Amino acid sequence: MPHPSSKHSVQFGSDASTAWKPGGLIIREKEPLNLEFPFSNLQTVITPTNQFFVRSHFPVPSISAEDWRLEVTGEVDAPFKLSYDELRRLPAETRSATIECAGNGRAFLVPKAKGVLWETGAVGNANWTGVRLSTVLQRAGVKPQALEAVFQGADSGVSEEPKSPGVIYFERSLPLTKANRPEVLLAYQMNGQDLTREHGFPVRLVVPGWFGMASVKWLNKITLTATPFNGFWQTLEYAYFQDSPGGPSLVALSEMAVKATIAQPVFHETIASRTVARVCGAAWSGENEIDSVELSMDGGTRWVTAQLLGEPVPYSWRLWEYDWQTPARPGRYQLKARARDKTGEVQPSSRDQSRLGYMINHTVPLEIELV
Ligand SMILES: Nc1nc2c(c(=O)[nH]1)N[C@H]1C(S)=C(S)[C@@H](COP(=O)(O)O)O[C@H]1N2
Ligand SMILES: [Mo]
Repeated sequence: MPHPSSKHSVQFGSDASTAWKPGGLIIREKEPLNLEFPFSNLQTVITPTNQFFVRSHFPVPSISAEDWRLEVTGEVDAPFKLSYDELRRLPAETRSATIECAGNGRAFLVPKAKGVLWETGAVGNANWTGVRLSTVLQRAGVKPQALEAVFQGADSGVSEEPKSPGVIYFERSLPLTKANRPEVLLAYQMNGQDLTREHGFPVRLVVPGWFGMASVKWLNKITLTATPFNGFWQTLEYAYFQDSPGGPSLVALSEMAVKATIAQPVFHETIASRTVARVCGAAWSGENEIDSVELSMDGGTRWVTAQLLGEPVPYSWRLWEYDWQTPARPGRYQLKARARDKTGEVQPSSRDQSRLGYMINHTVPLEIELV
């Protein structure tokens, strides 16, 4: 049943190519361009491209497909450069994958963390079309001593906070164990259309299961290395300290953490008591399938199980809903959603401060008012 107080009659479907394409991203920053999906607009399992969040650290580069080359170099037998046409002639596949920025939810952190203050919408789920990264790596002939592949984007600039050593590119690495997996794509299409400039035209990496920083946009170079990469975006940014025998040790972010987010109702919404209110949202986990989503309407004391919609799709979020029989007593209520994946991993109830401003998946209450 549609939410009685919602403006649109929100119905979940599986097709994003319907007439309703509202856009309406929230501007977090103009330059560099950082746009957030208003999560309460969640309607379809595939996020329309004009609603998909944008995260960029430097000005969005303008690249022509004709001039673009992908250089594959380093610990390989045969370094080469690939043109856009050559890439598009290689065997392609399409898969949906959820990409979440590691800083999604930062606005809720106390004490306040540094960085873009995303609420719940630095996440989206799209259909990506491209060539398996492994196909291109195979063609170069990766040497046995190679350990990682480093991906360089065409965008560059100076970072003031933290301070970069002059002009740097956006660069991240993957261990070859992940790089060679079939789901990792050199993508040139998003939701059936050529990538938009903001999302990485002409070609980006898509690393399903990992936080967004791994999915390097405007990809222009892949360097195979025999030693772990310790670049700026893997140490000074997008990394955190983990306990280790010799003392806290810096670890680069990788896999997304299990998480459910409520789309409806919205913060401070007023809802009638003694009615049926539809609570709905999405849930995802890094490499694992969602097992269940639970909801609490009393700040975390009692929990009920939400209904998972559709079928599980690897690396794609799962929509869920629950018809809440609202109680008679008016007043403020705290709604919480909590996801569990098939490995038994559950969202924590409190924040792990060692994660700094990243990997924000503790259950955050959403306050509504019954009248
Ligand atoms: N070249 C390049 N790739 C990049 C980034 C960037 O700033 N430059 N941002 C990363 C981060 S932090 C995220 S969360 C995702 C976001 O992808 P999107 O803008 O398509 O949503 O892109 C990643 N790839
Ligand atoms: Mo990100």
